Amino acid sequence: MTVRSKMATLSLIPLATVGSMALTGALPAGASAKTITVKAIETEYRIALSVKSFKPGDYTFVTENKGTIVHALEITGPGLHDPATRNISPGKKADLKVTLENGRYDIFCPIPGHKALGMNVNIVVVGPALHTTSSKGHKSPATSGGAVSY
Ligand SMILES: [Cu+2]
Repeated sequence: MTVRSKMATLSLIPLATVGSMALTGALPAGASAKTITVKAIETEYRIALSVKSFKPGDYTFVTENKGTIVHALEITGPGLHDPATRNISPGKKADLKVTLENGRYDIFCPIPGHKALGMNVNIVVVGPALHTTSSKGHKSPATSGGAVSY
């Protein structure tokens, strides 16, 4: 869509409608949280992620063991306490839900020896948060036009 057509569309909407639309668009914190699914395919000795770039937000790593021996998935990095899946038998899957913040994360197989053999992926999470549920340290400024006072 071109800028011109967008503006033309907007000009047709009465001001009152625009106002109420703006209010509707301002969801309470957490209501708009959206979880992103990342496929993590494990083989000997490799982890392939379906997502290449990460922004702060909630993720589910759907881990599938396509190898021939037991694997698992663990993630370390900012805000995490080393969450890991259970051991995953060949042909099975397990989910790992995490909230990623800006920073470096290490995604690896915690089965002894596997990380060193290559089941290790480092990712960098960077960008504005995908949602506003986590308010560690810095809170985003109050939404414009809000009548809330503290
Ligand atoms: Cu492994």
